[in-house]
Amino acid sequence: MKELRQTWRWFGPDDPVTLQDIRQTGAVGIVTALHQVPHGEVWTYEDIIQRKNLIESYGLTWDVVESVTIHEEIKTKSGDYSNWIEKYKESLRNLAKAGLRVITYNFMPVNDWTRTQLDYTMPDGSKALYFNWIDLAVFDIFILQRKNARQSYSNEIVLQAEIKFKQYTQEELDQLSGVVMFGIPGEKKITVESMREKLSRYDNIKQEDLRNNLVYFLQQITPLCDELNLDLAIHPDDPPCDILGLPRIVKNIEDLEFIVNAVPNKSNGICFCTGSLGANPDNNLPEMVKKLGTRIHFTHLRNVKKDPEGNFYEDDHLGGDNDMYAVLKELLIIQQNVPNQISFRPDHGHQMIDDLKKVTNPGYSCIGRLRGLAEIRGLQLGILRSL
Ligand code: DNO
Repeated sequence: MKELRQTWRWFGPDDPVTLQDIRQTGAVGIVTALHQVPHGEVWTYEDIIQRKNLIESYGLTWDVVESVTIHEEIKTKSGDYSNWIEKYKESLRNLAKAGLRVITYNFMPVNDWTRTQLDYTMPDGSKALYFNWIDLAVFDIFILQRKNARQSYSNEIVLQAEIKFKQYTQEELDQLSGVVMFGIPGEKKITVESMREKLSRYDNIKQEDLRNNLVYFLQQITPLCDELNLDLAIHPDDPPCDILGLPRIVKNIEDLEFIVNAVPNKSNGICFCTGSLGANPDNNLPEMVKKLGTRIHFTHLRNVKKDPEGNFYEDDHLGGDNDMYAVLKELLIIQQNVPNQISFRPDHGHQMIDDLKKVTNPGYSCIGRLRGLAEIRGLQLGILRSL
């Protein structure tokens, strides 16, 4: 039976959860990136090897790179995009030379994952990440003041957003902006003005165009990845739907099958994120895993609880709407049948117990994730025994 590899996302030396802490969680692999490198710039071999050595000095291994970010000009296929692709290839060569094998990225325009609240209180007092359409509309219509923003929402949501906007204090509105534009810890924060400017670059880019740009990008890099033995893993859109008037192209099985079929190279694969994909009620996760099979190169494991309006909070890893037993069973069947390891990364956790008294990266505090990791690991071991 193949060894189970639990991995842990670490944001680098400034992460309040240290490598020494991670050793005690049961995780054996690290998922990280050189977050200090500006988006699009080359990751040098020296920087990569230095980070790798640091991780290994704690008895851990750097299993997955998450993420080598795609420059916006590649996504929009404009400006200096050819040069950014060359730089991307250079980073891939350096990563392969240093012995890295799995590379995660996403093709979400402008923003990475988007939430409207980072401290939604659960009945047990722990805090969860939350996405609410009315709050997104408050941000979009009244703070960002995006042209035609109202057309992106139902009349009911617009009405509710108007009411909520009047009730919010300036401080609450600032907080909402900060949350929507939160981004990745350790990376440059953006302002409302720069977001407006970045969004405007997508004015004439429809879903079809964005898809074509992704396919073009993959055609440029996958032959190199095949040769270097790198596995690419595209992360789904989070949430898996169009937001802020932006097209999104990694939301469901049709999108994922399109991506793997359009570029059949073996390196072209998926990061199966149960939390992102699980926020779309039409996504049947175990069925999706069966269909994607060995194109799954990496997994993020977490759960969500949705309401009928499409809002959702991140639930306990084994709570919520996703049938984690059924998804994990399908994933473990694949994992037993592929030559390479598939890393499992218990994703986001609640802020709980001592986490609540510390400054932590929302979703990435230690104890909440430790609970998730322990529960998932136990469930996986049980499934493996019964396979
Ligand atoms: C959120 C994460 C994402 C993910 C990137 C991958 O917590 O899952 O930020 O790392 O989208 O490129």
